[in-house]
Amino acid sequence: MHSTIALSATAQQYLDLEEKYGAHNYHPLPVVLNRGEGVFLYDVDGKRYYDFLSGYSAVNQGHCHPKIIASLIEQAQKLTLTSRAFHSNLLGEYEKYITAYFGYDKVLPMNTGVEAVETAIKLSRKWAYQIKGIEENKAKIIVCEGNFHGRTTGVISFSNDTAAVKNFGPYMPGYVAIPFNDTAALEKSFQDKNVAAFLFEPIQGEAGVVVPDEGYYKKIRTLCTEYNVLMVADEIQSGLARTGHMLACDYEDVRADILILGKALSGGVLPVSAVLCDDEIMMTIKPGEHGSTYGGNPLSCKVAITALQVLKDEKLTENAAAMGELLRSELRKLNSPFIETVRGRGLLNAIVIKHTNTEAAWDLCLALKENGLLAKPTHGDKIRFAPPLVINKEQILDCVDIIAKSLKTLEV
Ligand code: IF1
Repeated sequence: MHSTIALSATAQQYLDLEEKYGAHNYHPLPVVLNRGEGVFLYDVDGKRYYDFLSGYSAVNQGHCHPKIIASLIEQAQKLTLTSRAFHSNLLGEYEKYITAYFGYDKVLPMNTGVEAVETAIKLSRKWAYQIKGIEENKAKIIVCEGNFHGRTTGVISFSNDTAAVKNFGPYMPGYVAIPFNDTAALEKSFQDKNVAAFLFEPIQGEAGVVVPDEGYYKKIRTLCTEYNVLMVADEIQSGLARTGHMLACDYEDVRADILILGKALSGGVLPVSAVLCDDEIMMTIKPGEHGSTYGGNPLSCKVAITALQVLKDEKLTENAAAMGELLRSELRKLNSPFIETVRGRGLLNAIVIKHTNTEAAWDLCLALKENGLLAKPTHGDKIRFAPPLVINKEQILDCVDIIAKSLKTLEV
């Protein structure tokens, strides 16, 4: 069992409420937050923490960014939802803005990340039947082992994470998993004429921030073009300046055929996701064939425009690149016997813990919390270090001190 720590009576009350009335589908760190500002979170006892998770990369622009919140409030007082049965004054403006920003003909707006993944899958299949000429219901989509693309019954059908999949069947057919970072396996999978698309995360997040070899994206692009297969990049977590590039695929100057965005598209304010592609693919979908009540609502459109503007105005790609370099080099300099690996790109990083105690990563996160930094372990031994991209040099060095001090508690 995980070790615990003493909580204030106030904090305990909130935990008790969740325990009694909420589903037990998470195992959160025992901290109760009620305020956020920039790189900081505050708990109900007024204690301040550096946020090293950033809502799983949804809060790239920092908590409660004043410009994003101003847009939210201004628009919320005018118009929030029309449904797509009618037009709004903001949908077209947003569509023009985001397509120019990323260089695609068109966008299809959705809400959560997994909805955008589902949308990309539907677009890939439509294109396969109507343009590529695959026989109906025969289209296959190639995915990677260790993937995480969300939690719908469709998307878990191609996950190999037992906890996410078991007892939720029957599963949807039509997916083939190959190892991540394996271009030979990719080319082999493309020998099947019914392959419509290759769906992948440029950096595997849930798997523990797995960065592929140099040249992987370029090779995917070449193979997809050669075999007439759609390159579908899930940049929900890796995109929007997180890795020190606007998109993780920009690292190799590669453009995917279908680009999936979410999370930081609203700066952590609302669920806003999007699928971008050119007309050859997007125009295969006709009225009545796909949509969502909230997708493309004026409030989301306004917030997303501002969230994207902030990334550029505040040069967050450049800052993520520089601060990421600094963080990784300072962590390596610690030379801790308990850190097996430091890896990542930009501010999407993880450390792998090496310790005789299998609970060491969890215990380290408790120590980090005590010392004023919030991070969460995954797969037992990995801890993601992904602060908001507005973090500065002084703050990074302060965080490294906190990490060094916390690592010492693992000595026995
Ligand atoms: C949870 C992980 C991160 C994603 C990629 C699609 C989605 C996600 C690449 C779906 C979502 C989240 C979901 C969150 C935990 C988190 C996560 F550890 F599970 F894998 F970030 F690393 N594609 N990732 O990373 O987006 O529908 O949730 O908006 O608790 O499930 P969503």
